[in-house]
Amino acid sequence: MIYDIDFETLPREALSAIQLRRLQNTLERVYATVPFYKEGFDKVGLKPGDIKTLEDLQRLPFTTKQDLRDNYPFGIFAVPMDNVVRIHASSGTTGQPTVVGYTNRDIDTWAELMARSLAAAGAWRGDIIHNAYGYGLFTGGLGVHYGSEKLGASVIPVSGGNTKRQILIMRDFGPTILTSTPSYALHLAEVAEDMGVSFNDLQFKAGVFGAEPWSESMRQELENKLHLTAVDIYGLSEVMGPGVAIECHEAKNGLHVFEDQFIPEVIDPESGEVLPYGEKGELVFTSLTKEAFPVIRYRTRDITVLNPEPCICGRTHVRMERVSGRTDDMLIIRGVNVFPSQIESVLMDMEEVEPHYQLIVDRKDNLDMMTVKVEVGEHVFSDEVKVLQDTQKKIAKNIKEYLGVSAEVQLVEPKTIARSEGKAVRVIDNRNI
Ligand code: DLL
Repeated sequence: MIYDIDFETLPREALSAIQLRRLQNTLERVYATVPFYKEGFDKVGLKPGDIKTLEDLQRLPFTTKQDLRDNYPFGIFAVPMDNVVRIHASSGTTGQPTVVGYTNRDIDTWAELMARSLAAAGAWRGDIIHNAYGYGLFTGGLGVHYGSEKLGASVIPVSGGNTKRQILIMRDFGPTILTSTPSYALHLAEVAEDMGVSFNDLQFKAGVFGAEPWSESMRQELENKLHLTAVDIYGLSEVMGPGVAIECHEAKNGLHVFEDQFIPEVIDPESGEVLPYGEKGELVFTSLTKEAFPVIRYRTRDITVLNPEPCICGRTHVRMERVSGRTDDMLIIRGVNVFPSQIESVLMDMEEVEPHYQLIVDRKDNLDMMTVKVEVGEHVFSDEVKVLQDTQKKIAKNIKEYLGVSAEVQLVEPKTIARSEGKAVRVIDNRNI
């Protein structure tokens, strides 16, 4: 079902008209209230009034994560603190967190977009949402929570952790929608199995998975193990939180970006040039109605492709392909660009291995060495040594073939790689470069 049929199915012309009006309002507002944006616009000699078409947006400077850090914590807020009712912070693993704020209206818009997202995944009033995204500074928990309530569904605010109790709740309360990171969903499946609870006997129909990259093969794995339809949800704190884009359960083929609220662009990360639809590059967002923390041309570092083709679900908003990596996640191993998601795809296509892995990169004698640590199924591990060696060789060969890099493959027993309750740690780079 489409939650907001008017806005989600707007014909392009009407959508563009709304975008332009909202963009112009946002630019006027940030120019008047945020010194960072005023200085940026002045530097390139532009006033908000010079932006007369949507294409003119390309003339404005980008905003980067560093800019947000330089203005830590509240320097880019566009309203007085009197009007800020909520603060979140990004879950960045390095450096200062980025801090974002919301007015009452921002919270309401976010809840609307999350309600749209949950509906796109197949949820509606009467559904019970088991929300295992973490509650706290991270936007996942509260984002889904407010969206569920706005939709009129029943939300279980279980958050991350205490996994055994989660399984009991799933068994007893009969939730129909699971929201969590894809890695935590796999962990839930594992623990359920240990406890003798089968997902087959649970009531789930859909899972809304995001906050970290995952692959098409991981979707298969999740759908098989959890007996549900797995839908990809995307978002980032700087732009709002979860609910910036979502796959519809009808097509499960790219995530609709809520274009009446955000303008997406894809740029060449080197030159900054805007790329046409269909070309892969870095995703950039401009918010159109946010009050406390508007963003103008914010560089996400996420890599994707925009697809304007009509969708079978009836939504007209452009789709972004699932994020294939981050510009800062890309590992350069002896000069070859490697994204963890590519390794994941190779691993997930092999039935011998489990969907738990880690990439460890070291530098020995000035040479990069990548070790792929991956769990294999119980059956493989209990087999003779030769089977293990063959599996190891096969993985190394497939990685070499698909990615062009050599990797040392280390097979480990099931359940030995640390499980995460939120975002999984996939890469350990020891190179200090
Ligand atoms: O992860 C918001 C979120 C919560 C999204 C729950 C979906 C579900 P941050 O902690 O600020 O916000 O991290 C944002 O996570 O720039 C991406 O690199 C990554 N990310 C988020 N969703 C996806 C996804 C939340 N579906 C950063 N696929 C983003 C791949 C994702 N990466």
